[in-house]
Order: sequence, then structure tokens, then C-alpha cells
Amino acid sequence: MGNLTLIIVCSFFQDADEFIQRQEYLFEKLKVDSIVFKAPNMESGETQEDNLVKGYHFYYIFGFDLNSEGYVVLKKGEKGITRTLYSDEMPSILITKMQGFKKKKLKDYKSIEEKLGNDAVYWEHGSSSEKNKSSEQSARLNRLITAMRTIKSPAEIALIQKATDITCNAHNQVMKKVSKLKTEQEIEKLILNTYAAEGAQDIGFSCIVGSGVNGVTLHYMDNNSNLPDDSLVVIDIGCKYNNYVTDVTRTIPTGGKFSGKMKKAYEAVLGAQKEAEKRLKPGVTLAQLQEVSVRYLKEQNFPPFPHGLSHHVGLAVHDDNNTGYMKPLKAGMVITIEPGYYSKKDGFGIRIEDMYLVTESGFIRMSESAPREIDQIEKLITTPDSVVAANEPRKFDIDDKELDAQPSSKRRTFGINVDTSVTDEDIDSLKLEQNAGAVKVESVVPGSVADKCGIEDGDYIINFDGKDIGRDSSYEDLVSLIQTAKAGTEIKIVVIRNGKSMTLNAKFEK
Ligand SMILES: [Mn+2]
Repeated sequence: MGNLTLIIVCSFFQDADEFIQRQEYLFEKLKVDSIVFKAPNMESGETQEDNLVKGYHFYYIFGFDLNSEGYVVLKKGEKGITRTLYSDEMPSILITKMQGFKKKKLKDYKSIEEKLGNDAVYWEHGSSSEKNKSSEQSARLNRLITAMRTIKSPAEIALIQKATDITCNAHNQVMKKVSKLKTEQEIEKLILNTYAAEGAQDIGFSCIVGSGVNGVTLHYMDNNSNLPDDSLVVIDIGCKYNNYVTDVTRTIPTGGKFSGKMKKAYEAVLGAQKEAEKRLKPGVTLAQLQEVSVRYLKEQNFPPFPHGLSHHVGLAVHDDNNTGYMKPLKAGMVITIEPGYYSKKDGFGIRIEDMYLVTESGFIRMSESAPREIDQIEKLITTPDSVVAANEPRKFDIDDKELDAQPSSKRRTFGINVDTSVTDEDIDSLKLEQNAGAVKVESVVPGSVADKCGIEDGDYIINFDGKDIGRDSSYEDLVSLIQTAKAGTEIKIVVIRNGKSMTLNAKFEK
């Protein structure tokens, strides 16, 4: 990764409270004594897609995934909810940190199941099955979670914003370097490198990089053609950040200039997107947005596009929701608007896709830091050092105070810049235990938790709150640990400084 430096953004994490509140909300709405969740089992014969869809609901309620068979039993008692996980696997996130979570062997589940009998609601990925003793309640539970997921919490919005900022930066990198790139594959590589350098844990979906006539294929993923000299390339991408994804498409000229039919068509598509934006506020439906968008294209003598204008985005790129195309949108929903033009005859495709948070008064375009105006895109391609108007990632409108006011979305500000140029040899030189890893601190943000506890530039963090940093994914490990650190309690951090290990104490604000 070279000498790239990245800021470890630990400001935006959902802490365990948010998941606990969701569990409590289920009891409040369903008015039952017990709820049994069967964990999504990736090993089973069901399709991967199916499992993913099911996995999102489970993750939304508990904040972790299981890759093996397991059950979570929630029981409402006088002292609150008791939570028991029946599984032979330990979830990667530190489940013991979640209040009152008991862990039992999978084989013990059989006995509890008989006791629960018909008084429990059984949830098995939302589908009714033989085991579903209360299928009507089960379907209700499933719809309830879908409804909850449709409106994003401030913590979720911040995560989607972060994923969006990283993805927009990948677009900016491509615009700045496209004149030197020769193939679709090189563009894809640049995108993936940007994701990694900025701390995205994964892709949200496979990159679509369609140059020339390949841009006409909606889900083109071969990405193996040479870039034509003077054509367009459709780049539809989104990374995953702390389980949340994003979806942003830009179409750029390989030769640096939109000309002739390309320019005319691009202007029409951009106009169609802006027409939909004009109507975007609570109360409007996606069908209405699609209608105005298509009508605008028709007025400009361009055909309707062969796909939906919008979809919801969250844990999934096409996120589950209870609104569809016909029900009015509400504040807190996150959607795309993505009109397009596709012509084999012209030899190119165009799609412009942005991410929108619906607000009380209208919307916030979350992806505005990747330019979409013709003059700005051309400027960035031809003079890569220039800064165009929208270049800076947007600072999200929910300010700190508002975030702090939400008990479910306490911020985890740690405050270090990570040195990503650390090699395996660097880690070896620390002489750690087998499979142990380390995160090297490039610099500390003044006044941050890291600063207050005495972390210094050049320190290697090897253990956080009793947990070793792993060898293979040290960065992700640290992020997970910070995410689950409990506010107000003392946390021990072991660092290696000048070859010597030392223990520092940190405390996250309540
Ligand atoms: Mn999309």
C-alpha cells in the first residue's frame, strides 16, 4: 500500500446499546415472552444470496454473524431480557461485552426448545417452516425488522456516509488517473486499492467498469477490455464499511472530454436525475420520482432506461424495506437515484447514480464529493491536481451534538493515523507470539482518547482491552475492539515503543 496514511475513523460505530435497544423494541411491539432466532447458516444447502438476505436481519438485531448453526433465545423477564446464544462457534465480535449474553453448546438447545413450546416466536430467516410454531407471529416479526431497517439511525447513516466518502474518493482517484490507465482492469484495481487504503473492510458489490459498448450491459463485471480512446466508461461501485454499503455510479470520458452525442446524452441523464431530486422529500414515492425522470428524458428525445430509478441502501446494496415503489418515503430513508442511457448503436452507456438521505425538509446528497458536472469531471481528468468544487468529502449534517443526544449512537473517537506501509518483516521484528499482529501509529490526533492515554507516534498497538491484535487483519481487529469498548470503563492498551512493551490506560467518554 506504499506510504499511504489513513485516519482510523473510530468516531462512527454502533455500540452494543443500539442492538440491545432493537431487541427491546421487538418485545415492546410483539408482546411475547420469548423470541427464538435461528442464526443464518452459511454452511447449509441454501443459496448464498438467500443466506445474505437472511443474515442482514439477524445482524441488524444482534450485531454479529455466525458461520455455523446456532440459535439465540431472548426471554423477557422481570429484570429485563436474558440472552442466550446456543452455538459451537464464538462470534468474532466480543459477545461477552453485550449485556447478559450467555453462551451455551448447540446441543443444549434441544432441551430449551421443548420448554419454550408455543409461547415463543420463532424466527428462521423470515421464512415459515415446520419449526415455525407460530408462523403468523414469525412473519410479523420479520416485517417488523424490515420496517425498522427501512429508517436508518444516526449511527447507521454515519456508517453509510463513511462508505460513501471512501467510494467517492475512489471515483475521484479514477478521474485523476484515467488518462494514464489502459484497461478496465486497471481502473478496478485503483478502486480496490483506494477502498483498502481508506479502511473499507470489503466491497459492497463487485465493481462494474464498462467502457465503450460494455457500458450498455447493466451488470457488466468482466472488466477485462482495453479502454477505447474516445468513449465513455460507466463505473458503478460501492464499498462496505463496518457492514454498511453504498452505491455510486459515475460515467467519465476516457479522452478527457464529453463531445457530440456523448455530451448531449450525458446532459439529458443528469437533467433526469436533477428532475427527480426536485421532488425528493418525505411523502413522495419512488414511482413518482421515476415518472418525472423518464418524462424529462422523453422531452429531450431520449428513451426510458430499462431499470428502476431507485433502491434503498443500508446493510444490503438493494436494502430490504417496507416502502417499495408505491408507498411514500419518510425522513431517515437512504435511497439511490440512478437514471441512465444505453445505446449499442452509439457504442456507449451512461449512468449517474447518487446516494440520498431523505430528511424532513428534503434530502442530503451523500455522494456529492464525487463530481458529476461535465466541467468538473473534465477538469479533474485533464488537470488531476486541481480541486473541483465538490471534491472534499461532505461533512455530515448531523453534528456531534445530535449524535451525542442519541444514546444508541455514542461515538467512539480514538484518534490515530495508521501507518499502512508496515510490512510483515516490521511485524516480525517485534517478536510477537505466533499469529499476533500489530497496528503501527503514524500520528496521534491531539486531544483524542489515544492522546490522553499517552499513545505516541511510532507506537505499535499489540493488545487492546485484553485482546491481541490478529496477524492477518490487524486493522480490522483494532476497529472491532474499539467498536465494542464500553464507555466509561478503563481500557488497557499494550503498545511496543522502541522495542519495549508498555501498558497504557484509556477511557472512552460516557
Ligand atoms: Mn444502484
